[in-house]
Amino acid sequence: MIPVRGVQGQKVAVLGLGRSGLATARALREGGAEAICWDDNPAARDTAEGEGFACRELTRQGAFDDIAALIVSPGIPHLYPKPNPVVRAALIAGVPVDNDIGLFFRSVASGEWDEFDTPPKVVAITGSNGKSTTVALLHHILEHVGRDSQMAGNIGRGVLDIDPPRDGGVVVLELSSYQTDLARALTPDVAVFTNLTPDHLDRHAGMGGYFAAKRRLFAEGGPDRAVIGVDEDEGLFLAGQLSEGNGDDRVIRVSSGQKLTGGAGWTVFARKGFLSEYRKGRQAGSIDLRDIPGLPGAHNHQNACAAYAAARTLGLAPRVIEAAMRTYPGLPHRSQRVAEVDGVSYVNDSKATNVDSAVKALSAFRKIRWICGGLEKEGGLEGLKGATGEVVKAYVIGREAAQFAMQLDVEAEVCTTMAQAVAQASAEAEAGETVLLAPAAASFDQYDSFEKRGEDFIAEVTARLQL
Ligand code: UMA
Ligand code: ADP
Repeated sequence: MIPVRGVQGQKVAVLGLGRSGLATARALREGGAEAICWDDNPAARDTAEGEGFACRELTRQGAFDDIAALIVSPGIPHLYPKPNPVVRAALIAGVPVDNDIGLFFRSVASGEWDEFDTPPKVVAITGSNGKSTTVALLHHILEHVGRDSQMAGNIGRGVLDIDPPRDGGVVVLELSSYQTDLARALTPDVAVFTNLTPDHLDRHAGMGGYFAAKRRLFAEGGPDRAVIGVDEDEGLFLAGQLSEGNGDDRVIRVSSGQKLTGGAGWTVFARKGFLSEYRKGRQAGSIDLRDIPGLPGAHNHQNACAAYAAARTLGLAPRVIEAAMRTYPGLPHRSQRVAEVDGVSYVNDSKATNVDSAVKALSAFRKIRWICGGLEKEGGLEGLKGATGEVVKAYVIGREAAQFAMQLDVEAEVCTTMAQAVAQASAEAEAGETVLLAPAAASFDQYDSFEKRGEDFIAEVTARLQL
């Protein structure tokens, strides 16, 4: 745990008692503060009270009179579509509103670091898609070379929950737009921007607000190095804004598809399955990514470029990074190969919760029996048009499966349940085909999370194929 600094003797309110909220309450206590907690769910309050934390209804008159700050969990809106009433009450009372990320950055460096040979580094990774893969891949590379690495943040572990980093240690953080939008301190050593496509637009009042939230990671603290995906206009703009000129190697430009060999700066790009690194006009490294099993498809090659670039900023050599990538096991629910039976592959990409990520998953495989559907995101399914060239047939799940199926430009069968979809797809699949779960939708109409949806897919495949 990272004890929160500068809060000794204070009362600090914590709103939301999930993974980030509980870790925050514990870290505040460790730092000498009293955490005053609230969660709208009574069961979550019971858990906190079970750990000895006081709970207080924070919307009642005077609730903030003795409170020094309010720490808000990322899933709770602080501004759009409208502020949670507790956040509004804190703002009216003039109480600073922050989150665990802000507390982390102001608390992580300790006096002990002066004694270290190599001060720890924090790498923070944001973007619309590929964050978790990039985080996990970088963490894997660091562990492979024997560096002390910990990963946390949006990948599933509250940032204050990690152990204080050791001499030479690296903390690899995945940060969502919810997190970067609110944090009052954002000072990573290395900041990474993977890409930008529409997501979470309701929480940011549109695309401009969404980009502005991500951009704070680069604008607030000024990282020593910035790794920026430049395949969208926003990334291109951000890279331009951060660098003094195209020879400025504080910014590493990354692309999946474009050959970035011009200029005197630092670039990493993947084309036709080959990763190349150029620095000061010279090629500095190359990797054949095509047969790396944990990283199939152009989208994973983009993630490989981002992780490679971040690893290079930490002083790792190209050959060492390549060797580590070859043993990257992949993350569950992202291009996860579940089984291969009678020449048919079964792939779980349940994390493809938006249109862009599903398009990328569809481009990574051939001859696809596509299981899709769920809770449609704002922006509709227009982006799927033209991306279904390799789809033999779609098998649509979700409460609104019929409505979803009608919008697809391929033959689609309304299956509604995962059991039905897996049964149909596996019965019809022929050798050489891939049964791919890539929903292009959130899971909440039928599941608690994308993880549960992916686990259901695996369970159905396992049962049907009697694995
Ligand atoms: N709650 C209220 N009132 C509300 C809404 C929620 O009291 O109006 C309470 C809930 O009852 C619950 C708690 O708040 O007890 C949940 O808080 P949370 O949704 O912020 O969840 P955490 O468990 O703290 O998880 C959060 C991130 N969740 C979200 O951003 C929604 C996790 O990212 C992250 O891994 C974790 O902190 C640790 O840092 C998940 C996520 O879905 C994976 N992220 C989104 C995404 O990737 O698309 C951004
Ligand atoms: P995030 O943490 O940003 O949601 P993940 O690495 O968990 O990203 O991948 C989520 C989904 O997005 C994957 O299941 C895959 O379909 C897709 N994906 C992964 N990397 C990329 C990328 N670089 N660009 C677009 N889509 C991607």
